[in-house]
Amino acid sequence: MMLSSCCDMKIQLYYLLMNRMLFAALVCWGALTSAFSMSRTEGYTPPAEVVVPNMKDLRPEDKPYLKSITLTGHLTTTGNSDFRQLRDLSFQVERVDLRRAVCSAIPDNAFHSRPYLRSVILPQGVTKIGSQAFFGCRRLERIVIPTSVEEIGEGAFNGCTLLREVVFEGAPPRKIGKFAFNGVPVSSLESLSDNGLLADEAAIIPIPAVVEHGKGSPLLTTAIGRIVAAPALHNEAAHARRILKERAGLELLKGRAEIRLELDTTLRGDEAYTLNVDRRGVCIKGRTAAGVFYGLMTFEQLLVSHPRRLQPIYVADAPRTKIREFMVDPCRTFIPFEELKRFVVEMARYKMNALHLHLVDDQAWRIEIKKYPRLLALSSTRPSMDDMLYSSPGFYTQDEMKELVAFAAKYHVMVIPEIEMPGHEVAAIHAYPQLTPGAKRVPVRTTCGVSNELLNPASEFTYEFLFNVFDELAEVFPAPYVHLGGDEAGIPPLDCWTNDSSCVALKKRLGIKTEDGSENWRLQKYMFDRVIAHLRDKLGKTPMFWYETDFKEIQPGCVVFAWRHGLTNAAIDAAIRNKAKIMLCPGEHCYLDYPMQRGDMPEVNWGMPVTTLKASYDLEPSWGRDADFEQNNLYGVAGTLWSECINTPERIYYQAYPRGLALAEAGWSLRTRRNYDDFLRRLKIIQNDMMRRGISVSLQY
Ligand code: TNX
Repeated sequence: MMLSSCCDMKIQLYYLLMNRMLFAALVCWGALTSAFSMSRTEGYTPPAEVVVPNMKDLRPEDKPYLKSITLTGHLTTTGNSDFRQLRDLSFQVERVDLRRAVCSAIPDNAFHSRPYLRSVILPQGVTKIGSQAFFGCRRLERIVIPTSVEEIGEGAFNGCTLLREVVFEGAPPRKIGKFAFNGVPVSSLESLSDNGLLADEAAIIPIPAVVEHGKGSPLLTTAIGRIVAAPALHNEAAHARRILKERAGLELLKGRAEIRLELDTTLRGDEAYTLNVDRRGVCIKGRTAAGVFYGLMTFEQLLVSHPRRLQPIYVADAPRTKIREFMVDPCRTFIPFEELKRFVVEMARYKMNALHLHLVDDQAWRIEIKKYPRLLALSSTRPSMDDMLYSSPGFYTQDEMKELVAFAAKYHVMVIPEIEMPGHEVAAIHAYPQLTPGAKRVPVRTTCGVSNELLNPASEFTYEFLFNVFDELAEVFPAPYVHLGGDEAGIPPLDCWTNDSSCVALKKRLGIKTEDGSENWRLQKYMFDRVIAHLRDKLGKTPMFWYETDFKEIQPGCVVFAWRHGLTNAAIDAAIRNKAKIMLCPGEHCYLDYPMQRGDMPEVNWGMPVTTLKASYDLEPSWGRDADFEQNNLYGVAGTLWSECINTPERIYYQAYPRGLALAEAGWSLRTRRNYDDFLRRLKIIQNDMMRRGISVSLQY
């Protein structure tokens, strides 16, 4: 994407901010009015069933309780439509009756991953069921497809694993998209939907540095009789066995060919590998176990297209950047522990090597800290989110996180914890008010956007708290990095420190006399310096944080994240000036919480721009800088999955892919090897593989 001028950028930022504020104001108004009407009707129990023309005819506070909804009006399908409201505002709904409603098409993603939905009666006269309309409705039991339906979109009922009754009133429509009934336990449907024929060509994402196709006889996978690996590679040998079983259906190995896994210290780079396939077998060499693992991931992708016969091939490969990560946000919407594991397995296929857990925010605190039990007791449930008036409870115990770390290590993914400061900390302040200036009592936040309540840099309790939190986390997360947040601390930034007497006294004590607006940023530097010293000197960790351009000084060795739209150059300049490291996740390429197209999920949000697949692909990690920058400062690439508007685990995948594949390639592959058209060709094959495995992928590109 072309970068607009600085002035345009400011307008864009202003526009974004205004949109966020407007959205927050609307939501506050909605919450206030609904609270008001609830208090007016004391003792009122929300009905379980309703019949209304449209969703707008329901009281907002009833929407999160209704078990059965009958709509009879002309249904709206775009923006904050009847379908978006059914899906996102009545999360718990079990029965939806649209038989008397008027609607010609069920929109794409209409009921995407509604976990409680049991039955839906479609409108008479409906002609189309959109792609992924019922994706992952795990409890959906029965559906009647009216004669009027002419088309069922791709993945429409994918993952409806209890859907035992699919009744076609007439003949099944001729247009049925791929994977429409994937995973549905009705065998007669198998012949109806094409589950993506195996492609002829191999598809490797991210594209390797060197691929040479050899001549000669192919390797028959049934001929593989053994896996030979040094004891240091027993984890990788187990992956090899799993791959043969999952991809080639081999339970018992009984041929003469072999898979050899070897360490080779002559390879350059810890994650480098070579892969050689010929008639006699497969040989994968890595400088470390991680390299061997990546060789296996490439081998697995070759088997996606050719599970029985592999043509001879030689691959030599190494990553361009050091860290390729996804950031997930279990604060705004909790992500169940087991789902985190599933997410790791998927990202590792594309050679991504870090899962960044955003554990703390204004809306919830999600990690057990033994010394501060009030955090979970009072702040681990997000009561509601904007117009979604239901709660998102949940937290991770330290034992669970240890298990996640061990699990992810088997996939060569490190887990990086993030504890925000000084902003995005309302949940902690709610539990321990003494963390904020004036010990102000605040509720856990229920809207998106930026809060003005901050940690108090002038209180020793703040440091005691943070050090204790980091000390406990250091026992749980062995990764060398800890993320400290640092973003969006109030509007105007850090203003909660301006007049607070303890902050004023601290500024005086520190000799901060400037009056150019940098005073509070200097306080933040004081706070960060103390925390960084603890992390580095006591815990041996490398601090990371979100970069704000007013925060001028970065301690050498720290890793900053360039995230703001249009401000990547400023962040890079600061990193170079400060001899610091940088991760790239600029909004215009890497914000995967944004829709991929106008109208794609999340249809209703705070005014997000779009991040197209092409924009993600076009991320160039060197950002036009020289080789020195790439060598000395660039650390990697991150895709962010903020979850204000993502309310099921399936939808995290939907947001993450396919753009995450584009970022994986940007972070791993050489620039000279990348080509968007070729990526799209390979993507089709990988995307089919994902849909076949029941993973939701946005198709709106
Ligand atoms: C900005 S990115 C934030 C998050 C929001 C996100 C929504 C960053 C460091 N802060 O708190 O969730 O925008 O896109």
